[in-house]
Amino acid sequence: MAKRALVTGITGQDGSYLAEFLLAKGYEVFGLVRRSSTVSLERIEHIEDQITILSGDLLDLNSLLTAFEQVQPDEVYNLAAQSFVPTSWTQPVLTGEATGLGVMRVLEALRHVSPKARFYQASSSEMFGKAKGPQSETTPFYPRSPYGVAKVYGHWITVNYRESYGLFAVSGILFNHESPRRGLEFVTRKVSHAVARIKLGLADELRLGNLDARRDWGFAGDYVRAMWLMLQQDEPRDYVVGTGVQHNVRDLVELAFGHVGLDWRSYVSQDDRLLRPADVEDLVADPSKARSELGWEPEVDFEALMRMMVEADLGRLRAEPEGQGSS
Ligand code: NDP
Ligand code: GDR
Repeated sequence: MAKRALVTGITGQDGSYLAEFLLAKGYEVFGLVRRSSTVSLERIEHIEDQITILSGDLLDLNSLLTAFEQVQPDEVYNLAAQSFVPTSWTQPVLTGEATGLGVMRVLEALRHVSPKARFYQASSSEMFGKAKGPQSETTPFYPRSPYGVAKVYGHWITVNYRESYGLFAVSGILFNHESPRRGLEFVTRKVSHAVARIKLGLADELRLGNLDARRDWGFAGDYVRAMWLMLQQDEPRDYVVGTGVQHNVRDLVELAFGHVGLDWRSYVSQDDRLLRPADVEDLVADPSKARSELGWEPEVDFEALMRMMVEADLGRLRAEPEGQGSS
């Protein structure tokens, strides 16, 4: 019998790659989608007929209980969240509800309906915030945004439910991962999209915030493999997942503009309005536990990732100059 996976956040970047990955492994895939007046299944359009969409929201426990009863999942991937860090200052309560308490609602549904199901929580390197890198599973958390604080709650409630109820529940602490399907507001995609527009004569400037922030950027397609590997282990354990290589925003911009033969200095300016009330300056993973226990290695490096994203945006814009699609 095919294994049954329930994925929250299936319409997001990671949800779309994970759904493809699980389908290729022969899973029956169920995706939770929240109700809206204009449902966008853009990122999963190409696999829509192979997955079952269920209506539900992390803010609503009843809808989660119903989804669990319907699916009777073997594995649950909780990817849904308010995931954009700046919005967590303008909508802090919503962020706490979805990104923090939402995790507990999913765990409550799992505990009551499918206590034998294996559970993956999408935790984040934002939880480390100000903690000195390289950050590993033993680095203490020091979050710097309402988003980061909510993720710390999601992490610890996952650990707590594992220890309280004996659930197979794991927290994957993933560093930034990107792709041509990344939302337009995140810095990598904002840059790749702007570079493509400038190259095609559709724009002539790019305003950014903190150019000095350093991150460990990888490819989302590699990271969903790590999520799945965590649920195939004998013991439920938490893992840090990242490349171990760090770049700053300036490097990213230089690389992306350089790829199309442009000098970034002619187009990029810093706009103080895009600075965050408190930023995370310095993240880089120590992924040695994931490497040794899961056998996980990233296959796409930073340079290949940014080239892939710029090329994808060029292709999309050449096909449809006003389009901004994420798929
Ligand atoms: P996206 O923002 O692309 O996707 C978020 C998903 O969550 C969307 O499907 C969205 O639905 C859904 N969602 C939001 N609120 C709710 C809600 N109340 N109820 C149900 N669904 C909801 O994020 P990513 O794919 O990039 O990230 C996946 C997860 O991993 C997130 O939890 C994120 O915080 C975390 N993470 C991401 C990292 C990264 O670098 N990408 C790194 C570390 C952690 P809709 O389409 O309706 O908006
Ligand atoms: P992050 O990603 O906050 O790390 O969260 P983002 O791409 O938004 O920012 C990365 C860094 O770039 C700096 N930056 C800018 N960021 C944006 N968005 N727009 C700009 O114009 C800009 N200029 C500079 C930021 O200040 C920041 O330091 C992502 C999300 O996917 C989270 O959900 C996830 O948990 C973490 O990665 C790991």
